Parts: sequence; C-alpha cells; structure tokens
Amino acid sequence: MKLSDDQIQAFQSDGYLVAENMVTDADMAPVIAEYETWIDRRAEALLAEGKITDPAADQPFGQRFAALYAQAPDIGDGMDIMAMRGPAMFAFLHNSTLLDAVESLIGPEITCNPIHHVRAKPPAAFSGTGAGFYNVPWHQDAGVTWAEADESDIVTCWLALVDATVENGCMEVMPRVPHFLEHVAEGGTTIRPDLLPEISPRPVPVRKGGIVFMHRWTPHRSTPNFSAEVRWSLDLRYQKTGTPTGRPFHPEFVVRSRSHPETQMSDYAEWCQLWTQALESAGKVQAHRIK
Ligand SMILES: O=C(O)CCC(=O)C(=O)O
Repeated sequence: MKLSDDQIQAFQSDGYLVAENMVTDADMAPVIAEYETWIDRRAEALLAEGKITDPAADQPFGQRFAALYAQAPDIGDGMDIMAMRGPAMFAFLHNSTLLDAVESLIGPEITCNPIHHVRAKPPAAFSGTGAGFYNVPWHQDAGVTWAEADESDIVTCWLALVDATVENGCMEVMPRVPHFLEHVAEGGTTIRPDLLPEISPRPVPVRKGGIVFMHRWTPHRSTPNFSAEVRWSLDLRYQKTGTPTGRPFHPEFVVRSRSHPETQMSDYAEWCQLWTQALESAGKVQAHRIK
C-alpha cells in the first residue's frame, strides 16, 4: 500500500511513522502457520529431551510460546528468520503491500537488508525485565551496521503479528534525531548513556498488521512485556539497491526492481543456500558498531 504524502512527510520529519492496517491477516497467515508448525516440532523435541513436561499443544499462537518458554527458555533457539529459513517467510519478505510502502520512502529499486528478526517476546514474568533481545535498550539501527552503511537509506519496518501495546512491550521511539550517536555494549548494543538525547520517548503501539517505519538514526527501544501473552513481531529492513548494507558478510537480495525486474530474487533454495553459507563462514564477525 502506497503511503500518503502526509505519511511520507511525517516519516521524513519525525524519523518514524506508525501506519495501521498495512498488511492483511491473509498476508500474515502463512508466516504465522509456519511458526506454529515450527513450534510444534520444537515442543516435541524438547519433550523428548525431557526439557519440558507439557507441550501446551492446545494453546493459541499468542500464548503457546510463553507456556513453553516458562518451561524451557531455549524454546526460541533456531527460530529467527535466517536460522529457520521458512518458505512462507521468504515469500513474505517480497510482500507487495509492504514493498509499495517502502517504495514510497526509498524508491522502486529495493534490496532486502540481511538484518531481520522475528521476536516472540514472552511475558516478563518468565523472561525478566533486564535488557537483551527481548527488552532491547535504546539504540539506532545504524548502530547495528558497519559504518559502510552510513549513507545507505535503510528503512526499518517493524510489523506487529499480534496487537503491540504499551502493556505487552511495544516499541518506544525518540523523534527527530538527525545524526548517528556512538554506541556501547551495556546490556546489549545501546547509545552511549551520556549521548542519549533528552527527548521524551514516544510509545508507538500498533495493531496486528500495522507497521512502525523507522529511520536508521531514530533511537528506539522496547520495554518489558507485562501482559500474560506473547508479543510477536517482525523487524525487517529494506534499502536502495546498490548501497552498502552494513553487513557485507550476510546475504542481501533484490526484492523489487522496476528497471531490471530480472534481478529480483525469487528462488527460495538460493536464499537458503546464501544464508547457510554465510552462517557457516561469517563466524564471529563483530556486526555491531560499539566502542
Ligand atoms: O522488537 C523489539 O522488541 C526490538 C526491535 C528493535 O529494536 C529493532 O527492530 O531494531
């Protein structure tokens, strides 16, 4: 769905945009089904290993991961996009509604940046309130790329797979920060505390299917999930084709090209192979830009 002129202007001036009703339930259903299947198999494996006693098979998508996490916090190991490499997810990375919106912001030659994650944020009662993958401290996405991407227009698309609320730990943003700030490693990659702008954070709740678009310099964090359910989301990034991704050791691929449509990557097996090779050979590269 193309963004309106007002939405584009808001993104350009504030560095973020909350856009409701971007992606339909039908668009998300195959991705959710893929995760349901994966969790089912993982629960079976954990049961066989004796790590859980209750596979919580009757629990719905918004709750099952929490019931399993409470028994075995490693339930999510291997679930991230590049590790699981599901065909429905690969297809979703090309979602035309999403790409139409991205095209409104960066133009029609679009590459999928390799930084993308699925997050199933469990209730803090199980995972705690400390900073980490689930309670991500203040950072700019430019802080998790190499400096080679400083001039690349990378847009973060944070998509709610269930309603994201203040209670369940939606994103918070600081608007209008027009430059990069140094990051350090303190409970995760975070803006150096003395450089953190004195800007009132804005929580950005968004309903299922809505997207929070963020500029690479927009400071953001997510707060603990104080609800009883799982906050499921995807954070995907897209950029103009031909600009550095900031992760040269991980695969990028063209998802849309109006001038050279033949360059779009639609081969699922090729995507899997690129990731498999990259994960084998990248080893312990320092991906984040921390002092
Ligand atoms: O989803 C979250 O909790 C954190 C996401 C995030 O920090 C990001 O997308 O850069």
